[in-house]
Amino acid sequence: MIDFGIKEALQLLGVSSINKGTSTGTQWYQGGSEIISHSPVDGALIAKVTTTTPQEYDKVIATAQEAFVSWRMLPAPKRGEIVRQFGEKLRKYKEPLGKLVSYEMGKSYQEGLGEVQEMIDICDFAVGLSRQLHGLTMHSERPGHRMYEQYHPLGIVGIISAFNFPVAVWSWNTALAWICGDVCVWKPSEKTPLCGIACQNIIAEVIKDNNLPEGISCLINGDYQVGEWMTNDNRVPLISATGSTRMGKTVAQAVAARLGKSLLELGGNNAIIVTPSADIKMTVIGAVFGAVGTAGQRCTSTRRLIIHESIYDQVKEALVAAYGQLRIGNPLDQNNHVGPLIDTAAVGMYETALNKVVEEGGKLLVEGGLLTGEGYESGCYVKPAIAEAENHFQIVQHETFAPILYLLKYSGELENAIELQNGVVQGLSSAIMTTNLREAERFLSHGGSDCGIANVNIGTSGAEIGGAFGGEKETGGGRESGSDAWKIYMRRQTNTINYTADLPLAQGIKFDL
Ligand code: UN1
Repeated sequence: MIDFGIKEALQLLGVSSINKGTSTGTQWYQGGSEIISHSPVDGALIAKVTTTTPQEYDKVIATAQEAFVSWRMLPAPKRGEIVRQFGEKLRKYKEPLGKLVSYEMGKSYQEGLGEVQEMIDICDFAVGLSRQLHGLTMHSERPGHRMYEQYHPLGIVGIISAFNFPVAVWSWNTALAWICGDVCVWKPSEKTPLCGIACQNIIAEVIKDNNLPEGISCLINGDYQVGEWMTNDNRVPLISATGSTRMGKTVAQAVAARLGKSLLELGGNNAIIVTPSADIKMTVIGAVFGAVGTAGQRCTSTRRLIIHESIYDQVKEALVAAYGQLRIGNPLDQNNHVGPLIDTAAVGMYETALNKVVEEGGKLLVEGGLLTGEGYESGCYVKPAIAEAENHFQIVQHETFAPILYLLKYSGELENAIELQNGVVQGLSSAIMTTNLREAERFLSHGGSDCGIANVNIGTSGAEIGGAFGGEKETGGGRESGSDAWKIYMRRQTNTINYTADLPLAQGIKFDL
């Protein structure tokens, strides 16, 4: 195999063959059993990571609590300075980290670099924000009184992240949580534990350089049970969880049972509506990248195209031709467009979905299938597929994390397409391809898309850091990254100050002694 510099990347990132998987800042703990990380790229065993024991978990939480006591007292812009330094380190490690993401997770190297770029972007955003954590002031009904609100740090933020964005999602949470004065405990996906080790090593340099308290950034590893320790733990006021809707429902219930806060980023079932006035060339590029980018494993991946009948055949033919051009193979080789799925279990789900769509009456326009032979030894490479289907099919209603695109036809008015677009349980991302202003505005209006993200003339994936990221319905309702997403990482306090010598009561109540 061509040497893509993986060994050097692992070395630069401080990942060895057996890694301790539990850390409080710069301290690492022994751990229990091991998680083995295999690359979906070539099937090779990359390295091992030890899991967190219950005793270690308690130590982690106690250390994080202790760090919070001093970290929250540092002025927010000073915390921003720490995040600025973290962003600088990420610039330094961008290439090895992008490479590790690509090798451990399987997305293209370009997308691996893009993920690290998102980390850098959120750091920049958070640095500015550290001087902008503002509340409102209100006029009091009482004379000589002042009323305002402020946002205070919350405490420990527990982060549970998924394999598909193995580094960026952590940073969207941590960069904001840190400037807000919180400390973080991260449980990365068991499928990408080495990305977690690498990130913790990078932030540990910043912690060390600045003599910060241990516990600002903690790492734990293990299966869902380790996640459950956090979701059930009163010492963790906010749980931010990214993953399947099934996982999200379990997390939400556990956190709600103790009246904690949760931030949920769950499944999507994202559609692009293609209207008669759409720019077809743009549509095809947007749809193909949306459907096959990250091998269809983004929560914002394009799953459904809702195409007007008048241009249906034209779009269909252009898509089939474009799929014929796709090069599938090693994602570190920049000539390839599509890499592997995360593991063979994901391949199984992809195959089941293809069988189901046919069983339910769909028709495959681009047949999928598992690739075998040279270069495909890991057993995780599949061909992106296109199926003609109907929105009510069970399989179309379901989010399959794989490169399968469903073509749906609509006739008549845009309303019919919007009804199909909204006619799923998920509500993350959506898009319309149109050159008609009325259609675009109708789609964005309160009678239009019901998703957290609604785009015009771009695809469903590739959201920027500056906007709030998240979705409605079974996507979980959480918002991360830009806009005012920072507010969930803080607690709000309303303050009323009396600067007179009298004590008038609100609502005009008289109470004289
Ligand atoms: C995800 O798939 O979990 O919009 C997040 C995008 C990325 C985020 C995807 N910025 O594609």
